[in-house]
Amino acid sequence: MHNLIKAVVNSNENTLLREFLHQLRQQKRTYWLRNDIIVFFEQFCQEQKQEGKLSPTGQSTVQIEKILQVIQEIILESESYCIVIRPKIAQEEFYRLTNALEVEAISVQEILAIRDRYVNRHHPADGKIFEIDFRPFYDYSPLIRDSKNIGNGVQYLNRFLSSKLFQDPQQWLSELYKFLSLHNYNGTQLLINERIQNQAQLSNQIKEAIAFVESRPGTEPYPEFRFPLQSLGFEPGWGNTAARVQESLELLDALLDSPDHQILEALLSRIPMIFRLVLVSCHGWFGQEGVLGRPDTGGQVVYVLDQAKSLEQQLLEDITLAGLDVLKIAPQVIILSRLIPQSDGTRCDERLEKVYGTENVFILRVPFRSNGHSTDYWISRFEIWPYLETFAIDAEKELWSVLNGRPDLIVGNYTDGNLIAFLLARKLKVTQCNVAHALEKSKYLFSNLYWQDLESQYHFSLQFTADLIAMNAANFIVSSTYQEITGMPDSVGQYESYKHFTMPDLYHVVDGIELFSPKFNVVPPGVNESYFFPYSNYQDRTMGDRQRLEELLFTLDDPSQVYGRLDNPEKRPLFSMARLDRIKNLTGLVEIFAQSDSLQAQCNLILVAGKLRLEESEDPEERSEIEKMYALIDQYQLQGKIRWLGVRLSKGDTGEVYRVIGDRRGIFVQPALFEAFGLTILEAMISGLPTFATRFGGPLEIIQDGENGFLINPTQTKETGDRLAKFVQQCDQDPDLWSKLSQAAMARVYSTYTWKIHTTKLLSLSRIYGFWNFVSQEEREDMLRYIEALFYLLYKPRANQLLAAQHSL
Ligand code: UDP
Ligand code: LCN
Repeated sequence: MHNLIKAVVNSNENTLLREFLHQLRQQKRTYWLRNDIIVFFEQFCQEQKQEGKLSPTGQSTVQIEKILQVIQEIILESESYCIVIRPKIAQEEFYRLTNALEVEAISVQEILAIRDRYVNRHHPADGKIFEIDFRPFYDYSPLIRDSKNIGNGVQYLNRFLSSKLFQDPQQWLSELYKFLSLHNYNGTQLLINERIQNQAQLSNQIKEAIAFVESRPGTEPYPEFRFPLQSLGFEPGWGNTAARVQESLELLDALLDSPDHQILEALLSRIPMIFRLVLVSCHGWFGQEGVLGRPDTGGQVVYVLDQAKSLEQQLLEDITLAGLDVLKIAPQVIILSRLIPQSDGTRCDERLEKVYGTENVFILRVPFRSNGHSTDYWISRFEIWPYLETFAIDAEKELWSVLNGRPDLIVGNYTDGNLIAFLLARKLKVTQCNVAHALEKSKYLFSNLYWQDLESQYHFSLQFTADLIAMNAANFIVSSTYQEITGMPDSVGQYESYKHFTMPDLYHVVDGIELFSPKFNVVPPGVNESYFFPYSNYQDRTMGDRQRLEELLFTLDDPSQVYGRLDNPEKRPLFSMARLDRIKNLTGLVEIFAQSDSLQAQCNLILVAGKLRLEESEDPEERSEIEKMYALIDQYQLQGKIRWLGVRLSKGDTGEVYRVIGDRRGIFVQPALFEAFGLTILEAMISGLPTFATRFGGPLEIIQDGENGFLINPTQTKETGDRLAKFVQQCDQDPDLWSKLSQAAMARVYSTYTWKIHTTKLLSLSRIYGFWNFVSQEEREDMLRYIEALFYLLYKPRANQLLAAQHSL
């Protein structure tokens, strides 16, 4: 990359570069981000052309444009320019270019100091700032070489560690033997028993056992030959029929004789080692009814509930296949959340709530404690940091009592849940999995650089520290998309944004996360097919609901829950549904609609957005969005063309709402400024709605632009409005177009985004990482000790300070 800059400097483009840098300096702005640099360069070139300084063919900008393709930032210092380049996904480089066009590489430490200088927070005379560096601790595992394979960690890890382990057959056999002897359920031994005392006996006995099951009819149920197999040393867990037991034993036999990573993976995927699962989702209102659409409670609740149900189903299937139903094993899934005594009509004040339609899935709620007392009211996710450690302590006791044992896997959700998962997993010595949903750091521009200014509202110093702790401590991380980890060629990923950053006056992160670690796995969520299904499945729809919701959406005159009366309710609906967060940008969609006469002529805008009135909300962002929405409707005189539903729909109604929009050949628009994943997009697509979704974030991977939906840039109001209007026009002319998009959208979800695909993969990951956690536990101890130091010395004192501040209010 150095060479790329040198190439410009040494080419005949250097005069142009000098002029461009000079012009940048004239703008009285010192911090330039990628998009602004590109836009400014385009303007600059136009001006140069007009002045005849640039050849009209544009040939003379080729070298500079190569740099612009990979540029991230330019920071102007008095005599030089600091340039951040991202030549490849997950790789950043830093350079200083002087006014005289001399170029030199600079270190991470230097660029962080430069950023500090930019905000007047660089104090070298006071000594060096605390540096956080995780790089030395990642020597316990191999690293993926090609960034294309990031997110596919398990295969890589398995292949690498297997080959390492197989090099020492004695150690390999001994580890495998120890691992197999370990498994039991409530004291009942599984897999192998004390008749097999060592690996040598295992090798002998397995041949006999294979010969024995081979002699039985393949379909013979396991209970009929359980006892003879037991006398050979083999307990339940190998299969539910003679054929399946034989298959599993043969896998083990092959592993003992000539180990292979694929056979190891196949065997581990069958081994019954997960019976008790804990999913931590702590900050929001977590419930089955009447909670969605509240601040802090959105897709994560939907995700975790659906995941929990699907996990139970999958575990039940796996247990049956493993032949364990003889032991009457019932898998347990606990969703660990916060108990909120003042629960505002929800069931969030109940300690234990059974999840509908399951055997053994419960929401276990534990209150937040403060100075020994339970807290009463909902606390925003930005304020809960002081409560998490005591929550983890209390939750541990509760979990023991509900599960009657130790969990086999703990999955954290969001920063708070992941921190709790870390504390619990460390204490209980259990495998820890992280799910981010959304990492707040990349949602707010410069959230780290200006953390001190934002601290009183957002407390990012705690959140980002907690993120660093949890993501590094996790045995494995599940992300919904590839770009969540490491972005796209032109944009930084959410996890990648933790690689190096400054928290001025607090710390510098010189290496915050190893993106090439095999701990990362992309496992997208699914959509609940009982609630969300194609509008054309008329036999599964209830006529009464359909009529009721049609009325609510288009005609009901009830100001308590709907704002706006449509002049022409028959027009094609343009539909969106989201919480009224700034980032969800529903007000941006109103602007897109407002600025397109053609769109207004053809469509009505229908919004489902939780609330209508300022007095209903205490959330500052929500209140400001409500105000903005009314202002826009007035400013653009949208009365008669828009309906804004201030309702919180049940899940069943939500599903039917999408279908009612589908009946009218409507369109779904998701206009977020950034969307980590976007469950509403899956819901709309499976219902058969042609969907236009933001290109910023996860939707970029869900939608294949033009094939099964469309990607939009919601900040380009005019362009997006034109695109929507054009599509609607085309659909009017050719009704097959709508149906074609509708079919393609449904097919996309069914092929790629189901909970069955998700949970099968998640459980297989859990077993494989569980195995490697067992084999290589000690190798991570140094990292975990470092993490503990960060927790107790950095996080905890700050959390205590926050608590004191909260009490003094
Ligand atoms: N949702 C809902 N009622 C509302 C708003 C949202 O049921 O008033 C549901 C919606 O169907 C989806 C989830 O909340 O399942 C939102 O998830 P998404 O991933 O789109 O966004 P998040 O809110 O998590 O950022
Ligand atoms: C949080 C978000 O912001 C959404 O983009 C996701 O779809 C949701 O969580 C579920 O993961």
